[in-house]
Amino acid sequence: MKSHWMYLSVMAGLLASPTYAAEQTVDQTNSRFDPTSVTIKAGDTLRFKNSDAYTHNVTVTSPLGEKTDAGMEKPQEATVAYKFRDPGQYMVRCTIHPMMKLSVTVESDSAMKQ
Ligand SMILES: [Cu+2]
Repeated sequence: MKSHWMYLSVMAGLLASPTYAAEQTVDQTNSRFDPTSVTIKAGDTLRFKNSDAYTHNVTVTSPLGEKTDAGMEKPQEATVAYKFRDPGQYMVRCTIHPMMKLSVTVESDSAMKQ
């Protein structure tokens, strides 16, 4: 019985301070990202959809310059999702259309944990 109450209080604590992880959607339309810049929190996910009639790509460049190919998006097919774990300034591009750029500012979520 004692351990049962301990479990409940732990659960109550978790509910009082939820881990904040959100998901935002970015469209790719007319060969541009819409919007062209977003600000999110570390741990948040961006989901990319393709409203054009041709294939786009999502390639993420980290603040350290590391490139990650998050995937191709054929028209009307599944979206691509990418989780931004670390704070910093990221650049997202479509490798098929080099003029397509999305600026992603990832803020630390430490303020929410305090
Ligand atoms: Cu493209």
